[in-house]
Amino acid sequence: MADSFVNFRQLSRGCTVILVFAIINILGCLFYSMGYSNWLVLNKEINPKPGNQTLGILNLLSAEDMQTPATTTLGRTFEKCPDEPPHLVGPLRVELSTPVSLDTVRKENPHLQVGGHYKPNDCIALQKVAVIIPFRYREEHLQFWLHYLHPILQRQQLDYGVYVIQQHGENTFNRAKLMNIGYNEALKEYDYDCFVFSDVDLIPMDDRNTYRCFSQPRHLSVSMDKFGFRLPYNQYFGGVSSLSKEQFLKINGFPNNYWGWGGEDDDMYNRVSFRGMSISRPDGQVGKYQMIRHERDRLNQPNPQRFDRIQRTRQTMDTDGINSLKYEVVKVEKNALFTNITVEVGLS
Ligand SMILES: *[C@@H]1O[C@H](CO)[C@@H](O)[C@H](O)[C@H]1NC(C)=O
Ligand SMILES: [Mn+2]
Repeated sequence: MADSFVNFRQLSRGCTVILVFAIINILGCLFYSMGYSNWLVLNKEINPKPGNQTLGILNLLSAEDMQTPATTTLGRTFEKCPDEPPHLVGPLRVELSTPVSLDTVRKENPHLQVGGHYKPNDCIALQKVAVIIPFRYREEHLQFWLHYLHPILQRQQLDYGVYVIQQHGENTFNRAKLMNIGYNEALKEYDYDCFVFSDVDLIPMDDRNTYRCFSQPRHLSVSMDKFGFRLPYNQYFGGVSSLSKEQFLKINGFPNNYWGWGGEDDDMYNRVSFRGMSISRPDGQVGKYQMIRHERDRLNQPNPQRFDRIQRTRQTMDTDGINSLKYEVVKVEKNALFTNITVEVGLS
C-alpha cells in the first residue's frame, strides 16, 4: 500500500517535470516566432561585439531613436520633412467606373484648408507646390482627380494648393494659356516655389511619383495606359509636368497662342531644351498613369497651326509667354477641395 503510494508520487513528479519542460519549449517557440530572433540578428549588425547579447533589445531601441529624431516625440516639432515620405504605399489601384461625389471626397480629406490647401502638421514641407489644372466641362473627371490626388499629395508631405483654372465662355480651348494664368494667380496668394501642371483626366498609379520640382523640369506622366504604358516619343512633355518658379521664368512660361488641341506641350519641350535644360523623369513603373476615357471635346479640336508653330519656338518664346500674358479674372471661388478661378482668355 505505502509502496504503491510512493511510486505514484514519483510518477506524478516525473509528469510535472515533463510538463514544465513542454511549457518552456512552447514559450520559447512563441518568443522566437514573435520576432525576438529578428531583434537578435539586427542587434548583431548594429553591435557586432560578442558578449553584448543581453543588451540586445535596449541597443536596438536606441538605434531606432537615432533614425527618427524628434518627430516621434510628444508635441509639435518643426523639422524638415524627410526626403522620402514615410507613408507612401507604392503602386495604387485606380478604379474609374463608379463616380465619387464631392461630398464623399470632402469627408475623406478632413485635414484640408479652404481652397484645397494642405500642409503637414508634424514637419516642414520641402516645397510649396501649386497644382494647376486647366478646366472646362469636365466635372466628373475633376471628382475622380480630387478623390485620388488629395490623399496622395498629403502622403507626399507637400505644402500644396489645388487651382482649377476654368476657361469662361464658348471659345476654342487654350490649355497652355490657362497654365500661365494658374501660375500667375497662385503666386498672388502664396509664395509657391514649385508648379505642377496637370490635365484633369490623369490619375497616377503610384504614389512614389512625387508632385514636386527637381533640378531639371520634370515630366511626370511618362507611362500612360493610353500609350501602352510607354512614352509615345522621346520629346513628349504632355500630361503632367512640374517646373520650379526659376525654371518656369527661364523659359518664359507656356506659349499663349496655341488654340485648340495639341502642340503646346512640344513647344514647352523646345523651350526647355533651347534654354539648356533637360527633362527629368521617374522610371516607367513609378510614372504609370491612368487616363479617364473621354470623347474629344467639342470646343477643343486639333489645332491645324500647331506644326508650324512648334517650328518657330526659338523665334517666339521670348515675346510669347508669361511676360505677354493678358486675361481677365471672372470669378474666384474657394471651396473645401480646390480654388476655382474662372477666367476670360480672349479669342484666338
Ligand atoms: C467654378 O466657378 C464657376 C463660377 O461660379 C462655376 O460656374 C463653375 O461651376 C465652378 N467650377 C467648378 C468645377 O466647380
Ligand atoms: Mn485626355
